[in-house]
Parts: sequence; C-alpha cells; structure tokens
Amino acid sequence: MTVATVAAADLGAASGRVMLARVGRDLLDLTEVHRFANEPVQLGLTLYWDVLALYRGVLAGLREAGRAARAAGGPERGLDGIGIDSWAVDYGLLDASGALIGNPVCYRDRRTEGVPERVHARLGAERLYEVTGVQQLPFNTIYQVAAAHGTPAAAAARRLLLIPDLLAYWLTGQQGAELTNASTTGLLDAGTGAWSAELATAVGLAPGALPPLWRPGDLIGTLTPDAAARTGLDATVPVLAVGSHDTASAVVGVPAEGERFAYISCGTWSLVGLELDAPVRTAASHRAGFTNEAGVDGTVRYLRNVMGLWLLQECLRGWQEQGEPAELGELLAAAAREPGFVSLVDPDDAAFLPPGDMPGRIAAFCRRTGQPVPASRPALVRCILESLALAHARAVEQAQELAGRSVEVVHVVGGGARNELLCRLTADACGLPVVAGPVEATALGNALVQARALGTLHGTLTDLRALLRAHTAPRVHLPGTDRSGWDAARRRLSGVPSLP
Ligand code: LRH
Repeated sequence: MTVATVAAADLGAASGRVMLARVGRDLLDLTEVHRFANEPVQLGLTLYWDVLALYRGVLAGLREAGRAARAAGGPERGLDGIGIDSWAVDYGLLDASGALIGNPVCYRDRRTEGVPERVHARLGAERLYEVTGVQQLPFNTIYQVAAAHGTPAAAAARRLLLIPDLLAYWLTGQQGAELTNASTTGLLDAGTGAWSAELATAVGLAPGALPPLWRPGDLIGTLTPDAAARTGLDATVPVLAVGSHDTASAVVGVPAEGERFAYISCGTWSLVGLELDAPVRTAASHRAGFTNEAGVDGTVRYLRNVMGLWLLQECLRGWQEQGEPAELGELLAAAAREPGFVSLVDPDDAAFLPPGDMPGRIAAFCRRTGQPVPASRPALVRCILESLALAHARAVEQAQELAGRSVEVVHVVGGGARNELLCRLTADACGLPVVAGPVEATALGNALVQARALGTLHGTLTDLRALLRAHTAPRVHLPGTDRSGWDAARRRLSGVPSLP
C-alpha cells in the first residue's frame, strides 16, 4: 500500500486523544479526531483510573477516525491499522475468566509509600538495578504489585495487563505485553529481554500472570465483532503493537539528525535523556536515577524522570477547583516578565508527586530552604519553569557524563514544546540550542511504526525521522550568552538538602 491510513490512540495522564494519520513515502499528516478527559477518581483511600471511560473514548475516537478516513477516500474497511500508547507502569488485573478485577490504581496513589524500601531489603536495590536497568521510582509496577500483595483482588488475579495492552485486549481478544512498556515495570530482565520469573514470584504474582511479549510492529490481532460493530470499522482492521509506552513513541517522533542529541519528552513528566545502543547499568547511573527503558528497534531509552509540567498543571487544576481559574497564555506572558532566579525548587522532591495543593507545597519548599515564597501567580509560574529548566539541564548533563556521549542539541517534544518560555529557559540553562516540536511526537511515532509494519515505510528510525523532518516545522531556541545567572542558580540549588 502506498499510503497507510492509521489511527493512533494516545492516552496521557490528563487526557486521551485519537489521531488519524496518513503516512506515505512523501506524506505525513495527522489530524486529531477525538479528545477526551482522563481524570483519576479518588474513592476512599485509593486513587483509580476510570479505564472503562478510556475504552469508551478510544471506541468513539476510532469510529470518528474511520468516518473521517472514508470521507477522505481512505480504505473501504475504514482504517489500515490501529496503535495504542499510554503512560507507563499501571495495569489492570484479569480473573480466570478474563474479566477485569476492579479499576486500575493510579501510579500517584499512596499505596506504594514505603514499599520500595521493603522490596529492596529483600531483593537488594543494586541487584534489582543490575537485573532490570530500571530507575527505582516508587510507582514502578513491581512496587505496586508488592503493595497489593495479599488483597482479595491480587489473590483472584490470573493476568496482569498494562493499560495499552488491556485496551488492545478489549479490542481484539488477544492478551500480551508490548516490550517498551513492559520494560518500565521493573519486572523485565534486561539481560534476557524476558520477564524475570524470580522477581515476579518475589512480589507474589501468580505464575503465568505476565503474558507473552509483543515487539513494536507485531500484529496484536484484528477487531472482535463487538469492537468492529461499536467502531463501524471492518473486523479485518489490525491492531498493531507500537511503542506502547508513550515515551517510546515520543522518542521515535523526535525529528533528530544523527545521534548527538538529547531529548526531553515534555508533558505531565519531562523524560530527559539519550537514545543509546546499549544500557548503562553502573552504580553511578543507579545513584543518579537514570533508567534504561526499551526503545523501538532495540534501542535503549536512557533517561531520567523529571517531575515536568505536572507542577504547573496541578496549580491550574487547584485554582480551577477553587473557582478562580487562570488563563494559561496570560499567565505565561506575565511569568516571562517576572525577575529571574528569585525562588527555585527541586521539581523531583517526593513531596510534589501526589495530587493536591501544589502552590502550598512549593511555598513550603521555599520556606524550608530559606527562599522567598512566590508572592503572585506569575512569580510562582516563573519559579516552576526556571526550576524545571534547571532540572532539564542537570539531567542532560548527567546523561552525557554517565553514557560517555556528548550532544549538540536538545529536542523538546510533546505539549511542553508549545511552552515558549520553558523552551527558552531550557536552552539557556543547558547552554545548547533547543529544537521545539512536534507537539504530537507521540502520535506521530505511533503512526510511523504502524506504517512501517504495514510495509508502507521501510528502514530504520533514522529513515522515519527524515520523513518527520520533511513534514514538521520545529522551532529553534538558541541559548543566551550570559550564563552567570544559571551557574549561580545551579550552585544555590545544589546546596538544597533534597538534591542528589
Ligand atoms: C509519561 C510516562 C513516563 C512514566 C510515567 C508513569 O507519560 O509514561 O514515561 O515514567 O508516565
């Protein structure tokens, strides 16, 4: 086929969207056909995802994608392919009949507090890092499973499916685990590329609970009659494995040339790192909190989680809830006029992870570290964005040191690429040009991998990125020449106790 017409379903922690993409050797266009909210629900002590609402959103989006594709003269069956990606680590449990047991728990839930320490006391933190290569964030699947061990739900569980795989199961009836997302769980042995039976057993997973692995590009299955009827698509439409971890798809969607680049996939999180051929599993890398996640085509996503725009999103959500919403564009413009380097926080401080009163927690951080509490909303936003830019720069620098590779450009993709102030501050803090865009890198990466699986495109990630460069127009932010403010800020923050 010379043009592949595919749907990319991309589920983020705040919203989901279905994009219709048309991809050919000299064609790449993407249209958003459906967007829906993704709001976790606090019920009693637990924070859940409303995964059935996500499924409903995906079905509605696929229906819309098929309708739009047919109207534009696309394939008779509606679509040539469907790919699903989402945030990492979270999962649903199935009972012996294949039915979902309860709602998946959100990774920001507090159930894993203190759990990594318990797991490490038994298995050894260093050894876990050697086996999995994965950074030890409290919400990794392995700690969530350990936290739930002994509950009635865990006792009834026969299968664990990560979120995109759960949706693919409902669409096709096939169960599996796509590799890039599986690599975030802390249950995959990076040496063998297979699930670690030892780790699974150690946290109480039933034998066989972890399903066979799919690789990006594999055929998952075709639509069930029910899914076909609900989407108006033909039952022959294939669901294809893509980089189902959103960050893996986003990295495919980085329009880089060559290999001397760092990327920041910037949304709710900032995932900051390098694309490597081999993992870095040194003690220094472990201490610095770097992870080796599986990328598409056997690449390694060597990166660090920086708390990202979550800090700003939570402020906005809080103001909205109090009935005093802010207009983001105006707020960013005002933040750009604020004086710099007044107050800085460490965005990675564990206090910022759960939902809640973000301005209050930032104020508490400032008080604790002897800095002025931001006196206005613009001052608060300036503090958040400067702190994020510094954290980006620190991670870019550390990644280069730890991996022994130097970079000449930083690509910012995802929603954060739209935030000019953040991109400019990041360029200044890194002392490197920032190439900002595409905003929809994840959906583009998802669609490109599908088009290659369908035989429309050929070649390596470099070839896919050449197509991206020809069809997207990223914006370049050059760094300022005066580094003195940033250097002083770095020194100031490195004196703060919560920093490594
Ligand atoms: C970003 C992301 C990130 C994970 C986090 C849970 O959406 O997938 O890569 O660490 O969510």
